[in-house]
Amino acid sequence: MPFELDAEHIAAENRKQLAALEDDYDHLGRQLARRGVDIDGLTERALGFRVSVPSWGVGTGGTRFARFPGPGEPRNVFEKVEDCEVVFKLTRSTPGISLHIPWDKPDSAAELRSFAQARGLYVDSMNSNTFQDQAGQPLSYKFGSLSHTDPAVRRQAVEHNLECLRLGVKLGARSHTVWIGDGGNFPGQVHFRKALDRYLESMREIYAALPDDWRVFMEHKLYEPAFYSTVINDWGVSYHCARELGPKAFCLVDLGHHAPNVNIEMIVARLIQFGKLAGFHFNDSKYGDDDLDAGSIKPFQLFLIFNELVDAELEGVEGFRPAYMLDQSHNVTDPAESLMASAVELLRAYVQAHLVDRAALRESQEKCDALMALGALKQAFTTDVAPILATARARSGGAIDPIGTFRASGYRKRKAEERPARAGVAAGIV
Ligand code: LRH
Ligand code: MN
Repeated sequence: MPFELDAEHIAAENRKQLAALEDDYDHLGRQLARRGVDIDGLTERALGFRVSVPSWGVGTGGTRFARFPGPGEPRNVFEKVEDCEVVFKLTRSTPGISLHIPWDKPDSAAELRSFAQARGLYVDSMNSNTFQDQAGQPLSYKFGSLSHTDPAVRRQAVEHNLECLRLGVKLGARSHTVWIGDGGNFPGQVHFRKALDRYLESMREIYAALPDDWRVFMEHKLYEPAFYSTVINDWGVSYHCARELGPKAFCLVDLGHHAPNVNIEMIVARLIQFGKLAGFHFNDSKYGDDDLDAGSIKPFQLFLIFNELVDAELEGVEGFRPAYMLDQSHNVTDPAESLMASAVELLRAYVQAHLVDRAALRESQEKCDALMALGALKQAFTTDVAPILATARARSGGAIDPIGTFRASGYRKRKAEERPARAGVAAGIV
């Protein structure tokens, strides 16, 4: 039987830390009470927070230069689900898995669905892949896919997306994410307007095939793999397409897909206001689409994004139903540990955003008191909510210290014994 990290191990590790946590929790509770905030109310909100993990995030990622696989890498979609289960067991906030096709294409959808369900997991969003050529694929995506000049290539790309929808229905998914790398490397290579028309023509076919209760998420990206022009390059063109396609089409914000210093929290506010926010691929970056751990480089930006999301949540904005997903590439860390750390950082930003004194903020905004408005945000961002996060995990059967408990379990070492590496099998983005 494959090694499993069991509840008894988590409980044993928690017992060592519970007294200190309760002391910290009570102290924070008194601090927040002085601010008129009920700590247990916040902990309840934390218990309800959910973010999905990417199947491609449990394997070691790489760059065009190299990939340095770690021990005990998952070698197929079932082993990826096993590792997603460990992340969920320890954080209790990640029951959903985003799948990527064909990387995760199962022989039996029913077998994969019940394997995940037996572990308390469900398939969140399906992701198509027309940015790589598969062995035996008749036509190449070298010069594009859904916007390719050749109708036969567009046909092939549309058919792949339709196959993802059919598989997703069998797996119980409710959304389909479309990111294409289509674009050009040189001026003149691509006709900007005609390429977009071709993309929309293809997307209309995919949209028409969407099951009634499904949504399609379009993911914009400034550049890479194309280095001069990208067909779906920013939120504006994505928003235009979502409007053109219809009420089931939305705009997905991958944090790494913007030029440096772009005000992403403002893009989020716009997409919320326009009723077209699909959700997120959370990660972090210093320069390009670095796919680093969420909150690891710009934690204040992550907080400001959740400040917009919580403001809309509390206001009850109509149709506000964002899908929270991680999309990262773990090149130098244990992938499971990075996913747990990132899930914790998202929950931290969410709980801190619920700590913002919105009445004081609104008053300062009305009075054009810039410093006090910033102060209201900074007070929340500088509040150490770690006791709330750990308490929420412990109360839902998770680990007070997910990474410490993971390391103490010897899970990775056991998986290295169970999963001898197979040449050419890579579970992460390369
Ligand atoms: C493109 C992207 C997209 C995925 C891929 C793995 O950069 O963010 O979401 O399909 O990474
Ligand atoms: Mn992404």
